Amino acid sequence: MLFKTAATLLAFAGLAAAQTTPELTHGVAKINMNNVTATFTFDKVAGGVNVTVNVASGLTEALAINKTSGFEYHVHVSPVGPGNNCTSTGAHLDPLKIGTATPCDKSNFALCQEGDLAGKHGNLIPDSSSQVGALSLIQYTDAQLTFTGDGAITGRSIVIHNNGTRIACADLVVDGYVAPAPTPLGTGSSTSTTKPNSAAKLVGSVALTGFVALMMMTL
Ligand SMILES: [Cu+2]
Repeated sequence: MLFKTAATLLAFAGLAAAQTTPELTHGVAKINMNNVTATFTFDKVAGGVNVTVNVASGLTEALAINKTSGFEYHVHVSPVGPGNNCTSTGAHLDPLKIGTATPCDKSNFALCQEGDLAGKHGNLIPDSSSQVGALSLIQYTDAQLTFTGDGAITGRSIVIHNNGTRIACADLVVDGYVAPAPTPLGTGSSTSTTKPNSAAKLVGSVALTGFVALMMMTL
């Protein structure tokens, strides 16, 4: 009885932990603006994060300011936010403060900003055979990308540029991640910054404590 109860408690605690802190392993950015439709998929793998870029339309040769270099794309630090304004995504994801003084080198990622996916893996080059501006599927694994920590791609955004100009963007939505609630303008209230999942965690821990107390009484 004692062992069975202990095993039940451990299983319950494990379940509660799994429910409140899911591992972040999968994210998607779906761009659909300015005639550009593209999906960027991110999956955690042993060597980093596997990235799949699927451009369905919009990146035509006619649109490209520089036809040979095509379109750049990056992970930017902030989400797009209301208004679909790509400017609000801020700078490139660059936790190590590499900057752009020294150009990113495909053979030496130490020179590249973490979010500079185009610099590390190549730009999105228009396909002259596609009237709608679709591209062949692009796939690679990037060892610098991560779902957690300072360099997390979680809660960020993807931006596509045309010779520098931001032309399309979307939030990088990671399964299981709940973004902190934005602080309402004009308030400085600390309660307004409480993460939405904190309440769920509290309820979970209260329920677990009650369950343990109940099991102790029956021992
Ligand atoms: Cu960018």
